[in-house]
Amino acid sequence: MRSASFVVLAAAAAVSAQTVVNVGAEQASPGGIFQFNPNTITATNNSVVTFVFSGIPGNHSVTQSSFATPCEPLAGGFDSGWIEILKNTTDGTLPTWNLTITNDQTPIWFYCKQLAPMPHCISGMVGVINVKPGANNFTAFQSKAAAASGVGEAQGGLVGIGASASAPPSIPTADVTTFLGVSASATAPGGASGASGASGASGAPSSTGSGKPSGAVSIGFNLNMLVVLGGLLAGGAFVL
Ligand SMILES: [Cu+2]
Repeated sequence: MRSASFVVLAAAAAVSAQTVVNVGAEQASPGGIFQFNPNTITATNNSVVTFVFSGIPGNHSVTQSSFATPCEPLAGGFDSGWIEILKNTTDGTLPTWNLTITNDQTPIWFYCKQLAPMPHCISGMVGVINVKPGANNFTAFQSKAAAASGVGEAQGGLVGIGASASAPPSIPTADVTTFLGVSASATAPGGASGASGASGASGAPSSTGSGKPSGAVSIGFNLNMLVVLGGLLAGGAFVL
């Protein structure tokens, strides 16, 4: 039975040409929290790499960088945005993000841009698609990441260089406590979500860097509100 199942799965994988990469892991996992598994992927043009945000609790991103600067966003690169999961889902459904390979001739380097509780990229959370033989290998990339002085958090887009997504990460209907990503401002339930993420951050286990992105979004929202409110007040005062 097992071998038959395996054959079926292998056949399905061959047909769909899909690779699954787990984003983040649990504390007790081999390799720890800060990893993509696998971290070295081979994928041909038009095939899909599916990133599954499986580290629970966790807050991670899949952000394109370059070999030269592993922990800085690549100009024009793809970026899943932060995806935060504070607790396990009851139905086992996790956020996923599909990246379609558009140029398999050049390595596609990526990292996680989460800073809390420590910079994930510097801690080793990097990966590469279609690495070529030579000096620019994964080990060298990860070593450069470990030596990085900081981690860039600027938000990239869905379309990257050599790989693109057609949609932001999926939001399972149940149980993903907070989702903050590419289109978070449009899809997340705004302040309520940000607030729950922020409150969760204080008591959240070490892998959950919810403070930064949650705060960024909710603060941005609040600042905008304040600016509008301030403008209205100022306008009113001016008229008076
Ligand atoms: Cu991470």
